[in-house]
Amino acid sequence: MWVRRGSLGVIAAVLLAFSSADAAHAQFTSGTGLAFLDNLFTGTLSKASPPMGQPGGSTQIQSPPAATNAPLPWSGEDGASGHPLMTASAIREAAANFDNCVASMWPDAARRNISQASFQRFTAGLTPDLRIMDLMDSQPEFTKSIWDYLDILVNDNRLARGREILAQYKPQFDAVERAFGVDRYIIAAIWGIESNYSTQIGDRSVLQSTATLACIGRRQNYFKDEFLSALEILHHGDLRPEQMRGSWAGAFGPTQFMPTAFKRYAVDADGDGRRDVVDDPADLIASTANNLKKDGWRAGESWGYEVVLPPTFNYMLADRAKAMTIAQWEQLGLMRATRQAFPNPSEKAYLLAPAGVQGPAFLMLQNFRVIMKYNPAEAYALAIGHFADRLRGGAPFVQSWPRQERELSRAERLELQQLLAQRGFYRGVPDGQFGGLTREALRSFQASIGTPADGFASSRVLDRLRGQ
Ligand SMILES: [Ca+2]
Repeated sequence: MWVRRGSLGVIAAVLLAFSSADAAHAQFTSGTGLAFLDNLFTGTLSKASPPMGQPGGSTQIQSPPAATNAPLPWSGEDGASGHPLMTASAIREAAANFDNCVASMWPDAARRNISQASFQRFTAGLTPDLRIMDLMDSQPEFTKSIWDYLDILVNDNRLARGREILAQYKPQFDAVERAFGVDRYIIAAIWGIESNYSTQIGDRSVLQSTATLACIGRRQNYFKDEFLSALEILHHGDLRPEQMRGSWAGAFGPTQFMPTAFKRYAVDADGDGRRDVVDDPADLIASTANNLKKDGWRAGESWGYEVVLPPTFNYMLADRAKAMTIAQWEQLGLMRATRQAFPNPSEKAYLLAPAGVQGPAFLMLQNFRVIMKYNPAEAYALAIGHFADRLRGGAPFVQSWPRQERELSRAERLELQQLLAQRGFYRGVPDGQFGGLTREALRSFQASIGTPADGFASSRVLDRLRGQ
C-alpha cells in the first residue's frame, strides 16, 4: 500500500516525477504529500512562523495559524482519472448518500470497540468536503525538477530552525536515540520537511476528509479504514478532534501520520496516558522514531553517499533492483564525492542517478529504503537524507545539477511515453506520469541509439524520439 502521507495537489505530481513505479503505484504515489508545499502552491506560505515553544522551555508545540483563505468549492467536473466513481454524477450521487454511508459504518466501528456515544458524538454534523475530489484527481501540467524541489526543501532558514529544534528538545531527542536507535537528525529532517517544524500542517479536519474519501470517490475501501482508525484515536482520547487537522488525504500532525500509521507506530513517551503526536514533542519524536525503527531502520548507519561515477559507466546498473556491496561498487570505479573512504565496504547499496549523466549519483543503503517507506518518492527521501546530513554539519552536494535542463510538460511526457510505446520500449499505459517503467523504456531506447542509458527524460531525448 502506497498511501502513507496525505496527498496535496500540485506536490503530488512533483513527487510523481521521481517515484519508483508507473501505473500500479502512480494512482497513489499521488498520495504522497507535504503539507507546507500545499500551502506553497496555494499561496499561503508567507505567513509568519510562530515560535515553537515558550522561552521558558514549555514542551507544547504551538498550533499553526489559522488559514485566512476561504476553502475553494468543488469544481463540479468529472475527475481526470476517468474512474467511474470520479464522474461528476457519481460524486453527486455519493454525496447525497453521505449521511447514510457514515451511519452504515457503525457496525464496523462497534467491532473496533468504539462506543455508540463516541460514534454519535464524532460523526454528528459531518458533511462531505467535495473539493477533495478535485485534489484527488489533480493532474498538473508542469512538475518541478529534483533540484528545484531540493532547493525548496533544503534551505538555510529551515536548517536554522532545525538546529533550534534539536537544541530545544535535546532531552527528548537524547531519550529517543537511546530507546529506538534512530538518528535524531533524520527525525528532525522529517519534522522540518513534512511541516516546516509544525508551522505548515494543513487545516482540513481529518475526520471530515477521511469520511468524505470513505464514502465518495475511487479509494473508498482504503479510506474507510483510515476513517474508522481516526474514530478509534478520538474514542481512546489520544487526540481531540481539533488536533486532528492536516492534509486532504488525512495525514495530520508535524510529521504527518495517517490514522492507520498512528495506530501502528504512535507511542506515549512522556507517560501521560495519551499518544499526542500533534502537540507533545516527546510523543511526536518518539513516535516518528518508532515508525522508522519498525520499518527497518539500522542504528548507526547512514542513508547513503553521494558518489562520482567513472566516465564510461553502464547506467543500466543504476537500478533499485540491482543492489551490490560497496566493495563491488568500488571495483566498478565508484568513489565518494568527498573522496573520503566508505565506512563499511560490506554494506549493500543500490545506485540512484536522478538526473542521469549530468547530475550527482548516490549509493543508497537500507535506511534510504526505510525513508522511502515513510513517503515513497525518491526526491522526498533524498531531501530527508540530505537535510539530516546538513543538520549534522555536512556540506551541500559536491556535484552540480543540470539546471539548464527544463522539465517536460505533461503533454510532452505523454508524447514521450506514446513514442516509446510505438517503438516497443514502453509497455505501460501512457498517462504522463513517470515511474520505473518509463525509466526502463527510456534506458532501452537510449541504449539502442548508443547514448548513455541513464533514463533521464530530457528534451533532447524527446527530440530524438520525434526524429525517428
Ligand atoms: Ca503522552
